[in-house]
Amino acid sequence: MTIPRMTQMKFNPLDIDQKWQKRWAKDKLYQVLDDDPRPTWYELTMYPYPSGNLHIGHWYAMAPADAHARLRRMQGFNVLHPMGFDAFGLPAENAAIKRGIHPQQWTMANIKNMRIQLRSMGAIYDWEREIVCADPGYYKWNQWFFLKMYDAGLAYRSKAPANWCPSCQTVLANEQVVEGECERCNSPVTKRELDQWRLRITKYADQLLDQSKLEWPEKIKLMQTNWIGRSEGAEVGFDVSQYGLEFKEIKSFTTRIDTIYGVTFVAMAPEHPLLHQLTKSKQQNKVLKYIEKAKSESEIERLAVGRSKTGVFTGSYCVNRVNGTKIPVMVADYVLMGYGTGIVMGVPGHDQRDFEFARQNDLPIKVVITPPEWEGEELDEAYVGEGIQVNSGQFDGLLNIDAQKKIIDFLELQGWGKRSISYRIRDWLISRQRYWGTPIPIVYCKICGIVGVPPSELPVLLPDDAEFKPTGESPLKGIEEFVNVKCPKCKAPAKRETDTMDTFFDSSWYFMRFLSPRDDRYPFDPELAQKWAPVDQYTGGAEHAVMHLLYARFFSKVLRDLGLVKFDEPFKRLFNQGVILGEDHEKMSKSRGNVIDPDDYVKVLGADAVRCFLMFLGPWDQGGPWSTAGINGTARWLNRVWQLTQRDHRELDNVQTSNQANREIQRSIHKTIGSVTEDLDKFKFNTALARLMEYTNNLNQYWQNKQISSVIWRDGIQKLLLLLAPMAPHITEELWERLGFEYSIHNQPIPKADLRLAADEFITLIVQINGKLRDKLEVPVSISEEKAKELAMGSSKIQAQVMGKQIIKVIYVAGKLVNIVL
Ligand code: ANZ
Ligand code: ZN
Repeated sequence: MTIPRMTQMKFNPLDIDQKWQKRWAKDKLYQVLDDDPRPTWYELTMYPYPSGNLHIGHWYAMAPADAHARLRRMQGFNVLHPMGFDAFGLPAENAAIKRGIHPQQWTMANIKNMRIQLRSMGAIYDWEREIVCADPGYYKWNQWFFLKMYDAGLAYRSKAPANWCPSCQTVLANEQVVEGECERCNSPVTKRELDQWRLRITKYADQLLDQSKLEWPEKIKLMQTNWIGRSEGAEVGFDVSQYGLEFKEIKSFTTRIDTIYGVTFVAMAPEHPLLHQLTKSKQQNKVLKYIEKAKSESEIERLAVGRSKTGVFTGSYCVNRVNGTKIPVMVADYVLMGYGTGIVMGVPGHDQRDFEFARQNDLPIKVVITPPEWEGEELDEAYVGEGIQVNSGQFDGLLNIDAQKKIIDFLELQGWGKRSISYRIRDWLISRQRYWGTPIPIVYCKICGIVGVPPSELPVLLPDDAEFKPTGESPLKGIEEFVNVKCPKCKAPAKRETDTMDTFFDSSWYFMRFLSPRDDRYPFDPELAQKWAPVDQYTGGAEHAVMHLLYARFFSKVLRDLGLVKFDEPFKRLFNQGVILGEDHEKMSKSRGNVIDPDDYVKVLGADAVRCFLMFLGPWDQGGPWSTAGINGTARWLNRVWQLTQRDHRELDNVQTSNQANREIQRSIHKTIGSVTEDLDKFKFNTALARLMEYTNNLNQYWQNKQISSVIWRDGIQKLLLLLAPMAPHITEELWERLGFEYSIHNQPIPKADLRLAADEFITLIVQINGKLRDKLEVPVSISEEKAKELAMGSSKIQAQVMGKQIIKVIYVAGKLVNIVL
């Protein structure tokens, strides 16, 4: 893509960028000291995956976040705003396979490049705190946490159907399956029965639903709530004791126990472990075939609305105890193994899926809740609303919502069922059959069983040499020196676990590692955790709503329960930036040819122009399109700032100043301070910059009128630089120096608005008669009560109406209104 013509800068932005980046590094200007007495502020941007190149999306996430962190710094906080790399994961491995380089080499080369690019942004990152998750010094602690969780019963191994991506050749967590497809490669996800490690996030489901401490976007909180998916209902058993099996009943989870008398079939998930025992030999072939077919289909396909509801009879019947009816046991793929009990009580009269299933399989449809004006006719679709119980034995005549409680009480009394809560969320599957991740620190011994690697032997190092080509089994399996170990307990020959961890494990606690990044005694220093954590302000993309952000919350609660921290929410405040689009208003993509490379612009216009334009192009949370005209406009404005601020103020020394002009420019200065600091505080960078642009126009006007004092002019210029400093750190530092102010501008406090100077000179005084608006008057702000009343009474409009009437009283509300009561 050709780079469009860019504005000519009035200064050499490259020189200035480099000059100050070097100077700041040399002076350790942004080094964060733990013993700094100022109050702490921890502001974090989601750390990048080292894909190789810092693209404009990274800049869009990071530059505004840096401006906000800089504001906090100027507001007197000791600000920690660190940066690191989320360095493990599939892309490194896939890229390595394609290019024949080792993932380690590929990743480290990318990091090296991205570090340089990141530095060009001029952010306040303290590079001494950088972390790289693929370093043994980091992933050792992943292993340490894993073992802690294992000891606490929070990490466990189980054989269960797992999401399987046939193309990535690895299992995926539920959260990584998007609309039935692998989040990374979009292949349809299937199921595989595998022994896998899982973390018991479900134990924390209710705690995770408590969002009372979160100042987060409502959208994200809602997504988490839905993802956790809490449903209150009942578990009810259906009798199968007549078959003499080792179980006497099959249990189903329902949220509509009021419909129990309307059950005309029971449907089991194809994966249900009891299905085979209930399948009669005559039906065996059909059932097996059906199970096989269901296996190859994704959950989303199975649940799709409008999809035909297929199923097969198992040959067995069960008894609905409330009314003694004998009903067929079916297998149906719209029933999922992962939800409730994996068995549904089919109520075709009142559930649309069950209705369609019954129609298709010739099962009866029974009404037990009356639709409005129902006269006993057949239904065209399930009636899902409220109504009166019918055909429901002793519960007939009750409103169904009242019957719910009574029926469940009755079932509990009989021992046929009980109240129950189901969650949609599943335990977090963390095993990956891939190379580039943290080895799971477990050994399998024939004598001792599953044995955790002792902490003193951590880290279990990732071996260098492995065959990365995905085969469905971990590449570590083929490395004998790695696999064959002595059991840590009994010293007998044993085998190492060869799966690696989901990289979301790394990012679930990385924010803690920045506090003591090189510590080899702890994952994080407990005292520093007390001082800095949790994160005060987190920023990043909304795409992490139910993965990273939920896992990190889970981790914090686990850390709290392990006694390692006192908080239980990792990120107090969250702000999601929007997406930056191409110049054509479309998503940026190589195939569209609309990708913007920030380096091209930084080289010509300087980092500040890119930073400022990204903040100016729209509200940060909404994103917006890139625009060449737009960045040129921003660059021209920076040129104007460059010239304006360097005008020789001595030109004003001998002018005839006017009090009014001085007063007006001061008002402009302090109004600008007030609104810009308020906007920056709330991430409203675009309006903050718009105010500053308006302000520079004002300054220019007053300069031209030559009626202002040079002292006030210089004050106005100084304030402009200070307010712009968080967004354009390089040129403001340069101008600060040129104007003879003390280094560094970034150590100055942000100006505070003087409300008296910011106040308007005139206000609009409302004049009422008996509470009704009759006139409006422009009066000086400082008007006295006496004078206000006098002016109000003197108005010709008021005079006309008051004439000849008796005035009972005159009420004055300072600065607002005069009300005359007749
Ligand atoms: C009988 C019934 C009658 C139901 C009725 C609904 C309406 P939520 O609200 O999402 O929690 N269900 C239970 N387990 C299932 C599984 N493993 N796979 C598919 N569906 C399952 O949904 C709860 C309802 O989903 C349950 O209530 C059950 O159908 C179905 F008029 O039971 B219901
Ligand atoms: Zn052993």
